[in-house]
Amino acid sequence: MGSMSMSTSGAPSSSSSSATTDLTIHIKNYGYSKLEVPAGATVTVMNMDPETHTVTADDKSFDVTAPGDQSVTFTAPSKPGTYTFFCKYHSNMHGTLTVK
Ligand SMILES: [Cu+2]
Repeated sequence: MGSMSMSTSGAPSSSSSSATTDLTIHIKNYGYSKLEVPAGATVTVMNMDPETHTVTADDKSFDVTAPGDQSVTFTAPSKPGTYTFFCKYHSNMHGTLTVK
């Protein structure tokens, strides 16, 4: 709809040196890897456990289910911040997604 894109074209020139393009949250042994992504990015969830897990934001900004040994994707929130999330099936599983 709107033309809200007023960012300058080209590569972002923030001071961070090694920009990674691997936007993947790995799930292994009932734990999440930490990830920092650009706002609105497509994030891959790679579940390396045989068990189904979910990536469910505490504030419901995102909510995906990753069946065992499968990868799914979701869209990161458009608002920068630190998003905590959990697994619906294993209440002891918690992770953090940083959006910048
Ligand atoms: Cu789980």
